[in-house]
Amino acid sequence: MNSVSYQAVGEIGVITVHYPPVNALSLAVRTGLGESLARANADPDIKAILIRCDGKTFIAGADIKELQKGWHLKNPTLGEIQAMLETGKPSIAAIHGTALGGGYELALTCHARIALNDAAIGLPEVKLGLLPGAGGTQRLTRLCGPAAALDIIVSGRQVPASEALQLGAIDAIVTDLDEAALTFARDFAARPAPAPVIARNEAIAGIDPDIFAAARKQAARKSRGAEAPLAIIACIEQACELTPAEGLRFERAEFDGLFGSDQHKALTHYFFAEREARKIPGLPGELAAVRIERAGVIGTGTMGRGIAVVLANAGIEVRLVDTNSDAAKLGMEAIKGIYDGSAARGIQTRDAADAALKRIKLGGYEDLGEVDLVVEAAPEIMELKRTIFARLDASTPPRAILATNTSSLDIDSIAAATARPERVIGAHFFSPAHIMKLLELVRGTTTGPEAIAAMMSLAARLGKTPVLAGNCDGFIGNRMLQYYTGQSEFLMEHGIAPERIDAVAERFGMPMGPVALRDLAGIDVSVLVRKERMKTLPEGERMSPILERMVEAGRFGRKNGKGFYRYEGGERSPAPQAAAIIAGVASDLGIPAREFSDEEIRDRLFMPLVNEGAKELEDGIAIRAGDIDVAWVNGYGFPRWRGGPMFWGQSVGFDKVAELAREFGERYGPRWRPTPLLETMVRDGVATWREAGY
Ligand code: T1G
Repeated sequence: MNSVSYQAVGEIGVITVHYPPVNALSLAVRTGLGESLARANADPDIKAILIRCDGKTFIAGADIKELQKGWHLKNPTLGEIQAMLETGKPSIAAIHGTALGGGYELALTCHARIALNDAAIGLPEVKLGLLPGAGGTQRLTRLCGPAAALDIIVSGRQVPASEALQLGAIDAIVTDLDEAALTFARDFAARPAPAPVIARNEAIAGIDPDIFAAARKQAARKSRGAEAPLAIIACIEQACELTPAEGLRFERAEFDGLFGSDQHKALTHYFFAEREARKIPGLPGELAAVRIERAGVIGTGTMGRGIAVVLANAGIEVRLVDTNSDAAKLGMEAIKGIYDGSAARGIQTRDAADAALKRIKLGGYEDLGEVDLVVEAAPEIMELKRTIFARLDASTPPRAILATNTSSLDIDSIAAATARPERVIGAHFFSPAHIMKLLELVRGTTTGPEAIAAMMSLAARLGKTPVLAGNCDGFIGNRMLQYYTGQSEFLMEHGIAPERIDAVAERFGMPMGPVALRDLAGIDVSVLVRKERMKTLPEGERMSPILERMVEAGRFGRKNGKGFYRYEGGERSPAPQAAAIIAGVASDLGIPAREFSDEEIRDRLFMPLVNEGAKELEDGIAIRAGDIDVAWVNGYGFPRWRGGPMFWGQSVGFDKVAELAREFGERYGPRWRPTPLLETMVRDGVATWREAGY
């Protein structure tokens, strides 16, 4: 079947795009569009043109795979198609699903845009490190004004049809798209076509220039280090100053400056990595995942509350269980507070918040007789979890999936407490569970395909980004985290101040440096986890005793106002007492102070992540390098525009990672040594993880 078909319906030329899965603007689609537009514009009986799509969505933008090959430059380009539309007969875009990127930019060169109520438009190029390169910054600004253009294009968000109509980004919302589109086109044919969007000026008159400064400030805060947001702001600002032709030229130059950049490459990698992470090799694709309608949550602490909210928001009936009735009541109060906050901030309507809250009820194990899933979120104590799972085994239907939210305990040991180990799986939510996107699913050696498929499918319903991990201490994310935070302690032993280390990490793009992160998580909590880990530390390896000294001095972190920093009124400031403790450790260990450049600090913090990630690939804990990137972007705030730690490691060079790992192996012990996979890749001159089979 052709990618584009053409049919004259009376005096309307109907052009239909059929290019699954998302009608991307591939060369084939552009060629078909060009041919169909030429036919419609040349036919004297055709008075108006309608562009529609088959399948699940309107055009979702340039074909990202073809973009990587530079095929957007092959004729006919999108610009040529747009010129045929803008100067041709009256044309209408009939939008269902999503009109995104080049798809919405094409719609902007039609004379009108109509959509179904559940459709959305958007210009998400910023998520690829790009900007709308086919007039989107110029036309949307001239259609809806710079404030709306800044909000939509800098965020890259999808705009639901109702809001798009309000903004003027579409002209009508209809129920029967094809019928309405034909009627609209016939009306159009009977009257003079409106001025092309690019020629409209009313929305760019009398602009307050401060909105651009404010946008720059927000971009610097929200996407520190990302290049595309600033280029987008410049294009929108120029759309209010320049003529249409000059504005389009300015935008093209800015687009060309971003295209092929490191950030564009990294974000394109991330786009596909996030989608690949949902595909589990060996999982029978046709496996109809168990549909989760009723769930139990065990534990009403911070994690249990967040998980209950996430499930209820997805329309799932939740039974919240805590054997401590006071804790249960507190938990329900806190959940109510979450919904009040969500409604107050407009994240949910009051009705939606109330409806979701109604789905969460307190109960006991006796109320779990009909559940499809239970998520256990009890304290991180193995014996307690095993007792709970044995009880769940007796209280829930045999088909129910039993998930544990543990952040590092052994899934197999928990599963062995039940008679259904094949239905036991790790479901590691990140705190706060109703906000953080990552859901780290952990399969034990006995976890079956049904449990994995059900939880992968549930993740999508919950709006989570799933990554499947194997069963080990710390799974994918936390197993690597200890090297990042561990290095920060070794740097402090050399006299590098906490605020310097954090500043380097934050300039690199992390939302918070490793030392401040320690304070946030609680130094005392880290000391507890390390106590377990120290039992299995290889011979000759050491961990810095700084954390233990801090806890001995009563410095637990943000929770008691003093850790590596002082915390007063929500502000953090350097703490001389912490500096004294660190100096004491260095002197006791006879570690000399030494200088490090920012680059050396950056490499010491982030290169060990790459080495440990390679070990996880070797051990089968992570399936692909991209999965590790997805975990770190969504669970730890690793800058998405660097692609993730593994993509970053690949871009700095595996030889450099291995060289530093050799030095660390000598200095800190065997766990820091370069893993055989990395050494082999360096020896064989392998340049990418994909070449290495990951
Ligand atoms: N090009 C190529 N493949 C794409 C694609 C695209 N634009 N969008 C999606 N896919 C693939 C995706 O990899 C997956 O493949 C399958 O389609 C289903 O995707 C000129 C330069 C449209 C909201 O950034 O946001 O236009 O894994 O799982 O959840 O200025 O896809 O099945 O093999 O995401 O229903 C701008 C990106 C491009 C839109 C659908 N457009 N896509 O979500 O399905 S740049 C975008 C999405 C551009 C112009 C510039 C979503 C979706 P596979 P999916 P979904």
